[in-house]
Amino acid sequence: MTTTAIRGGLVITAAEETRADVLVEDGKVAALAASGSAFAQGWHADRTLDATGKYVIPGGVDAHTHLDFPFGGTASSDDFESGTRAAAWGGTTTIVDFAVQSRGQALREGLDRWHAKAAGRCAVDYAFHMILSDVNEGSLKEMDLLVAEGVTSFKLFMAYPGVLYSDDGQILRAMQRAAGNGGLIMMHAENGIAIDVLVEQALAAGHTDPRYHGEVRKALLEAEATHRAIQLARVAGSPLYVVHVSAEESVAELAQARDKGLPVFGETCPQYLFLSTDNLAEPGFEGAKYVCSTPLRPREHQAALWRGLRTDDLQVVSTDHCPFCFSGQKELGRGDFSKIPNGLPGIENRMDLLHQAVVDGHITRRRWIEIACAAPARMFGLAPHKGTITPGGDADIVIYDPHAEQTLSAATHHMNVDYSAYEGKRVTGRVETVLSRGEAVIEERKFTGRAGHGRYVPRATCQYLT
Ligand code: DUC
Ligand code: ZN
Ligand code: ZN
Ligand code: ZN
Repeated sequence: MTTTAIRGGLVITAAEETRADVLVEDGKVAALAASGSAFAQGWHADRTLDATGKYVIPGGVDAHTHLDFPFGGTASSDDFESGTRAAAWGGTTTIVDFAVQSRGQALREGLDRWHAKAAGRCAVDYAFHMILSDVNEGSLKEMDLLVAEGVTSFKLFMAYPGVLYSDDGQILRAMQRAAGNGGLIMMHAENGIAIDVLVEQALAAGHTDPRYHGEVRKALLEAEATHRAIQLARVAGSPLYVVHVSAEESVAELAQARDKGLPVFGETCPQYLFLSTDNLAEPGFEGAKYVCSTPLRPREHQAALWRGLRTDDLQVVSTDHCPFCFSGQKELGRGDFSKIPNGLPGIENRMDLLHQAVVDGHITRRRWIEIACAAPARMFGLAPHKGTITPGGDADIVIYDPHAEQTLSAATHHMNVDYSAYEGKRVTGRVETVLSRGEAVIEERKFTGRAGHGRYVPRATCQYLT
């Protein structure tokens, strides 16, 4: 195994910023020492990476992706090969994707299917959450087995009646089971029953354009479901992680619960921080590019999301990467917004957009690393190997140029999707080199990795609770 020294950079973790050299050996961080110190000078290294003027940060942990995900009569356009390659380009070295239990299936069947999709194809490391779409005696028992083998989080849907939806009784049972086995319940919190009534009424009134997707999926129905999920979790005595929080009113529900000391956590995504219903209302059918659920909100909601990220009422920013090409996929919903496949691409853009948030003054550099690397790693049982730079931890390291300027565009991105949700957006900062367990997967803006380098990572239980 080769040894690599990364010299002269500003090492940023969630805990501190120091001018330090980093020694990598056998895929692990072997040592950190003050840049130029006699100790660091004395390291033998086969290879030296000069990080002068750059940041040296942990590889990103994207805890919410949907690669090769069947949805809305089609499947997300990035598979595990293209999606994890794009992740590497964007400085993300671990993803947690969602395996799906189909109705009538055992959890095991769904999980095996996802292992088969991913095995041998990933450029960076990967783990799985499990989506429960059929909560019954069998699947409840299986939850214990999955936790024991490293699938320690379970997503439930209060949305999508008839498809992925669980009712309150099923949710309560799953939460009770998680309270007993250490699993973390992740909730898609939207009142899908009420939303479907509004969808039907909108379509009956001839309101078929993409912007109506945002109008029927009301912020109040996200907040109501968030509130209900919190109360059910309290009754069950389980922790709760609310995914893709987009509404100010939902942040308020989470903040109120956290003020009571409840183990309730929240995630938001770059699209809610940088995009809005203005995008959904773009002329013609362009708004379809921005259809995802929870939906984009009016711009006024963004301040509450940024505040929540600063005050730790929201802990994690993941992408919910679920790309569908405009051509042939988003177009399935021409003339009926409810048939537009839900989801946005973003796996490659998250680290850069959140660095832009540092430049814009929304968050500090250390908070950037906390919400994008350290917190998702701890939340989903991947610490201390992932999400930080520490002796003994995996050498998942990004050399980041904080001064490079770039323009986000479908013409230059590596995601397998024919548009960018951030087309033309200028950002300051760019990934230069990415190590995954010590191996360069991106080196000076070239992909040097390979499909199959990425390994499956079994996870511990949530590390926020111990
Ligand atoms: N929301 C999305 O936008 N896509 C996939 C599933 C979901 O809940
Ligand atoms: Zn050597
Ligand atoms: Zn969801
Ligand atoms: Zn999702």
